[in-house]
Amino acid sequence: MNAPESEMEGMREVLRSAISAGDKTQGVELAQAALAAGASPLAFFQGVVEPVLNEIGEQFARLEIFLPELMRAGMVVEAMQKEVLEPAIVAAGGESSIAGRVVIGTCQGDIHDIGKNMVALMLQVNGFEVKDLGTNVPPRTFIDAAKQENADIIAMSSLLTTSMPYVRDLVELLDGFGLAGQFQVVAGGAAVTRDWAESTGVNGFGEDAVEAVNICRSLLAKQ
Ligand code: B12
Repeated sequence: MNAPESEMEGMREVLRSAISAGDKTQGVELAQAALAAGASPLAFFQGVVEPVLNEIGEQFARLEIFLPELMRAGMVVEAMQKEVLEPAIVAAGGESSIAGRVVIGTCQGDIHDIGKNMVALMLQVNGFEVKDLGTNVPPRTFIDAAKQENADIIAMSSLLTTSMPYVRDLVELLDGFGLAGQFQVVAGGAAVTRDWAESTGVNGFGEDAVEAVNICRSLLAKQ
């Protein structure tokens, strides 16, 4: 986002206060005002929303805040995504030709979906056909859906260390079913690091929604 750092910090402060009050309207109005002032929805998401969610995650880990605060953060940001950011990204349009087919979901045992939804939307506006399986998706369900949708890519999001092992399980299952190579597997989400992803045998990792699109594109270009 091109706005000066002081303005960005001002917006982050408004979002912190909206979250702390559980005020969805304040969050939605903040996003609307930022876009009206010329910010791109993705830049606003990356420059304002993600850093505040990361801060909240760190405070939660230090036991400075508790589950209700985490839930308010999820609720306020979901409203901003659904009511302002997602429609703005869709309205900005994108590719019309089909770049490839992706099935995406959050791993088993994990209900975090803010980042997964952003990745799904960015893939969609960049020409991918996306089947979103939602959250808490077992490896077998990813594979069945990928077969059914004739997908090129299986994209797995993991925010919890307890849901990460399902990425490895999926890679092993594909191998066991003789399907390795038929589907490219990409992983991401706050719990997943590049090194860990590589160690599982997945084909790609994405740090954020932009890298997710780039890795999916480059995997398909190699095919
Ligand atoms: C908001 C939040 C919640 C909300 C989620 C609401 C929702 N609709 O998603 C709620 C309240 C439900 C929640 C619940 C819990 N949470 Co929580 N939560 C968070 C928080 C603060 C933000 C998550 C978020 O949306 N981040 C912003 C998004 C944009 O980031 P992201 O998901 O990483 O996505 C980006 C990239 O990673 C990438 N990406 C994402 N997916 C994919 C997929 C692919 C294929 C690719 C390529 C890229 C990619 O692109 C995205 C966009 O840039 C995080 C802290 C954090 N740092 O993430 C904790 C955090 C994830 N939660 C945590 C915990 C512990 C929990 C609970 C267990 C708490 C509890 N005691 O009940 C429960 C778990 C419930 C469950 N079974 O899943 C821990 C996890 C610790 C761990 N290492 O396992 C964290 C890290 C907080 C912490 N520091 O302790 N949480």
